[in-house]
Parts: sequence; C-alpha cells; structure tokens
Amino acid sequence: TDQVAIVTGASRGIGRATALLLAMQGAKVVCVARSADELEEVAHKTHGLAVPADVADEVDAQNVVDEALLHFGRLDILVCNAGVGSFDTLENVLATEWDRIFDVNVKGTFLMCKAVVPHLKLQGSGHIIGITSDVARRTFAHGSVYGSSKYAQDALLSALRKEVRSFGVKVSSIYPGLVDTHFNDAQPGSPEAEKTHLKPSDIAQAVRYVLEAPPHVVIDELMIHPLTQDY
Ligand code: NJP
Repeated sequence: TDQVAIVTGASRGIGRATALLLAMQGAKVVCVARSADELEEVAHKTHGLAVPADVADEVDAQNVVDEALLHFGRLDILVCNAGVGSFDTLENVLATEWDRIFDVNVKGTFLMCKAVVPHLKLQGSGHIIGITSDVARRTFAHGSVYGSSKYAQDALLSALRKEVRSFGVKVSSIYPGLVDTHFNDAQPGSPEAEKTHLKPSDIAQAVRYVLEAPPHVVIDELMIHPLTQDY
C-alpha cells in the first residue's frame, strides 16, 4: 500500500516491531517517541520519518501530524502504542507516578487522536489502532494505577469509534497479555520470557490483521495472549 502510518512508541518494543512490519508491507511510517537516537535507527530501517515527540504534550502531538502531512502529503493510520507502567500497592504509588502514567497512556492517546481525527474525518477514511492491554478488562493487585489508565484509554477509544464510524474512519483496540519488551524497565530476550511472553512481532502481526479487514469491516477489539498465560 502507499498508506501513511504514524506509530507512537516506535523506538522499541511493540511500536518498533509494528513500524518495521508496516514498512515491510509498503506503508510510509512516521516514527514517534522521545528517544531521538533510537527513533532515528528505526526510521532509517523503515525508510520512514522520525519525529521525536512526547505524546503527552499537545504541541508535540499536533507537530507529529503536521510533519506527517508535510512530508508525505497524506495520513491514513495512527497506532497509539506509546505507554508506560509501574506496579506497586496503591498507597506506595506517588501522585507524580499517577500523573506520568495517565499523561502518557490516557492524555497521550487523547492528544494524538485529537490531532488526527479532523484530518481523517475530512478525508472520509482512516484507521486508528490503540494498543491498550488485557488489563483494560481485568484488575490485579499492584495494578490499580496502570490498570485504571488502561481502562480509561480503552473507554476513550471505544467512544471515539462511535463518533467517527459514520465518517468512514475505523477505530480498533488490541489488548495484549504479556509481551517481551522493555516495558517497566524489563530486559527483553531472556530464555524464560521466550516461553511465557508474546514477542513484539506477534502484536505487530495483530495490527497488520486488523488493518487488512475489508473496507466494510471494522475489528473493534482483539484480545491476544501467550498460550501459557492463565490469568
Ligand atoms: O514497552 P516499551 P511496550 N511520548 O517500554 C514510548 C502496552 N502493553 O512495547 O519515549 C512518546 O518497550 C517509548 O519511547 P521513549 C503498553 O502499555 C505492554 O511493551 O523513547 N513515546 C517506547 O518506544 C504500551 O502502551 C505489555 O521512551 C513514549 C514505547 O513507548 C504498549 O504496549 C502488555 C512516551 C514503550 O516501549 C507498548 O509498550 C500489555 C511518551 N511520553 C500492554 N512514553 C507488555 N510489554 O507486557 C513512552 O498488556 N514512550
């Protein structure tokens, strides 16, 4: 395809794998994250565009969309993947940590959608894909803050789906279980994680699948787990 895709959190993990796969499929990819050096490497590999940005910053988010349109002249896909998390008992979580998690996961998704939606509605086509989490649908101890951010991100995307469908714009949510990435300061690539976690490329393939639905089909939700994950 000659489609143009913005992928947030493209410097590593799921976003990086998604940027690489979409580029391999022929999309022009706009790679977004804060780490400029890592982003440059991904942009180079995808023959795409690196736009360093903090998705939680309104000016940055709008700039990503402006740069995409300036550089490629069109915009078709937004993958809202950038996200952060940390885990502790509720009383141990600092209020600043609450702000950090909600800023990236919820406000970041809101701002990126807010910046692309007017363009997609006008165009009469487009696809927004949110990488949320299976914890947008279940709760667990030490996950009160991260989990509530994912419930909020999911609700935002679900409401947006109902706002934009009549304009020909699709919104899909993908809910991964455990994925072997740098998430929460993890070190990916251990032999143990090989058995217990999905690979970032598994989620990239889910994004591809969702995008390949025929024009009259929208995949609203896609839950995906490693076979070994029993919760
Ligand atoms: O994590 P990681 P994942 N502005 O840490 C970027 C969800 N998920 O790939 O800014 C812009 O390897 C960051 O780049 P940088 C999870 O909630 C995961 O696993 O340079 N970008 C990096 O590229 C998240 O929504 C698991 O630090 C920002 C990327 O985000 C998504 O999957 C399970 C940013 C994070 O890469 C991708 O996370 C699950 C900002 N303010 C859901 N802050 C799992 N791994 O098990 C961060 O259910 N980024």
